Amino acid sequence: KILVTGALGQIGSELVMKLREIYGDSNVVATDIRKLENNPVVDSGPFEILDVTDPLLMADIAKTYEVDTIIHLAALLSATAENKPLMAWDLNMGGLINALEVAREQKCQFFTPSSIGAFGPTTPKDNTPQDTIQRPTTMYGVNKVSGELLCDYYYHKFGVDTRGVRFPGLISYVTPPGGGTTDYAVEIYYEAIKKGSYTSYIAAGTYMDMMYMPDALNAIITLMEANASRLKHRNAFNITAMSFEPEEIAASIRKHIPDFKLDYQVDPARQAIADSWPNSIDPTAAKEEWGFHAEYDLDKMTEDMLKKLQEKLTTSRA
Ligand code: VAH
Repeated sequence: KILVTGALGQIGSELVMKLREIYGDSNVVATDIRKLENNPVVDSGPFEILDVTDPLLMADIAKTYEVDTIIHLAALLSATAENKPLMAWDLNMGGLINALEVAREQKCQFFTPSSIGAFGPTTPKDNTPQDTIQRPTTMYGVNKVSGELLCDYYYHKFGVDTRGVRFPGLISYVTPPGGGTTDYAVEIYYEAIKKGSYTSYIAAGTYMDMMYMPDALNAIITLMEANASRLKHRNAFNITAMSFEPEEIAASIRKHIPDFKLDYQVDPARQAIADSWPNSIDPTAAKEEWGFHAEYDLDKMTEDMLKKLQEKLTTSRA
């Protein structure tokens, strides 16, 4: 059985549905700090309310359901973490060590994501290597580097089968992200359909790695099912599908909405975070060690995002 924390978040809300499709509804226990009514994740299989800073409750849920895999997604993202650094430390690090302890005590396989946010201004910015300098200047980045090291520690010290990837910005139409820096690349699609225009808080020319959610979900499942003997790395595989700046995603949208307009109102706080991150990262290790590959490039993602959002926004208005 698989325990997912943060199951109602941007990744969790789609990953739980895909895991239930593959492994069976009753074999995926979704948890989040709050319950939502009429929600597919809550209604299609086991759901428990869990605050990951409560170690006893997490251990109890894992024991009750005889969990053998933990996918720990509950966290504050970069922009929110920068606004509330101490709360971010408590939740991101407190939640992680609680989840790792449950995995150690109950012998579970373990996944938690790192991020391109684990790199900082002194990291090589183009084609960032798998193994390189990591001196992030954000609380989120400090949490992600610490998390990578903590997961490696639990593997080397206690033999916990910990695995993880450094996610780029994730783009999806099911559940909007909350409090991220890359969220502009999600908002732009919603606004393109609703208003035919978007005001970006990230400046033109700011390159960041991105990935469409279907590729992110496949990466988690492929890594978790990979033969452990192939893995030279464990908790922080660079993965990416594309790297673009706001003008490029706008050009892709204009192939479907010709008079889409993009203008800018740069948010200094989130621009500073974006400027400290790489322009593009090198996913070679993930490709070599467990066959990572991405199906969606920018134009293929744009086509799918606009089609699915059109359906979602019209039915919700109906
Ligand atoms: C964020 N979407 O913006 C997350 C992610 C690489 C970006 O970590 O914080």
